[in-house]
Amino acid sequence: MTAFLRAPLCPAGHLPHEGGDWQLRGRRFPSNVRDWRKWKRQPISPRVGEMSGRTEGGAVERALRGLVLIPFLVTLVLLLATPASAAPIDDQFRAWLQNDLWPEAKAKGISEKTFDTAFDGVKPNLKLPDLVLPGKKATTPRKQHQAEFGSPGAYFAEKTVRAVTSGGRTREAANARTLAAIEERYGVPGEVLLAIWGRETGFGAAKMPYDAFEVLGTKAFMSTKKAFFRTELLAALEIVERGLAPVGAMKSSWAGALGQPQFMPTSFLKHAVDFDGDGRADIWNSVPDTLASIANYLVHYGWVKGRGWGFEVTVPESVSCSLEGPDQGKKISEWAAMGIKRVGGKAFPASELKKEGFLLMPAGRSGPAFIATPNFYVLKQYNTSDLYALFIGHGADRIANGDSNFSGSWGAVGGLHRSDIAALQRALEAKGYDVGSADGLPGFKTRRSIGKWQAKNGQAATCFPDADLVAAIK
Ligand SMILES: [Ca+2]
Repeated sequence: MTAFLRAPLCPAGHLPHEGGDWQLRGRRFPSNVRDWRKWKRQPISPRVGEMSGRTEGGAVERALRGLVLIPFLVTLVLLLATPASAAPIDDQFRAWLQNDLWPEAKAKGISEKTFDTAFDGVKPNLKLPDLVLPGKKATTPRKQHQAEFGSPGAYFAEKTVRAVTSGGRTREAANARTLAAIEERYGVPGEVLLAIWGRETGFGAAKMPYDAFEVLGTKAFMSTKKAFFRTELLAALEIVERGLAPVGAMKSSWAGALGQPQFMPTSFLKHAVDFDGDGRADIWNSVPDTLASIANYLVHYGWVKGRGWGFEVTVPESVSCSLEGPDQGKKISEWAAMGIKRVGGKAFPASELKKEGFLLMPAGRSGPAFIATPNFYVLKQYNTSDLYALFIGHGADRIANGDSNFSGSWGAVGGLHRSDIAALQRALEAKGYDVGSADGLPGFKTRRSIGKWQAKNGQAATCFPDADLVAAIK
């Protein structure tokens, strides 16, 4: 559990990821070697950078070994960023606050007192990822280009899952009445809420090291997603202005996500609820408010009461892995008629047979397969990753039913560089296949397009990238 508590925070689902349903590994690593070493020690670094699902440290170590240029690059970055140019950046930031942000904030009803208090002593934090120095163009960081995407199986490292499931069961017992009341009102099972809470912040134990105004201010001033963070920054000011939280409580993750459920400020304004009845939605200190806010978020995105997230299945060779995806749903009875069976000899519940399900194969033929319900895609609204949503669903099942792993095993796939995957994606696009976007992350559109290409070219469809495919599809 100690290991888990040291896990970096996961910006909750509301942050758009370029990666579609994959998390970008390597994209959010701290920008200097000292922090990288610290990062390497993080035992749960499931996916991409800061997101849930960062895979275990091994890949990071490999990346470090591979990047012999790093000390040089870091020196270069430091020369560029400090201290000679730091003062001008601080000045530019102050000028931007005053001349650019303040007029908009004022127009939105933010008082001068709130504005000044929020930014008192705040300077841009040049160590945050994805920054673009004023006057410079955004470039793909070298480390991102070289980053490996990990084996999907590494996302489900047993100690990571168990930290959530054992902690979840403990808290399920301790909060039984609260969870029952939340389920009664919102229709979301308590185990799902517990899995998210555990995954996001180790049940609230993870430290929130940043000042939200520093993070959001820096990113709204100088990052690759300025417009997105400007909206979030204005929402953070609104939280303070409306007295929903004092400035001093606005601690966040490196991405600006707040509190135990890791809500971005706009999500807080839309979805946070007061469930313990003290008149205030307190996602920092109140467990009932935290859990109910997560439930409210999921309901907003369409959680279907009475359905689970999905079922692990076996998929016969006669069913193509290219049938995967949320836009290729069929009645579960139809999937069953095609030969898809639940693992462990269980039948699909009768109540599910007439309802829609979706084939999900996160590692193509090289891993477990699932029939997902629409609720799986609601979980992806919390964090845009198939692996994240699967982690939550699987974790919830294990909190409810005991720790047993997937029946299918994850193959030793992965290990390509993102630049290789992106090249593969561009080549598929040039041949008319839909890969979502050529971002170097094999989401479901990429996976099934690979399967279609393989079938068309007389190969067995694996629906997952490998080195041979990268060489073959050019
Ligand atoms: Ca409350």
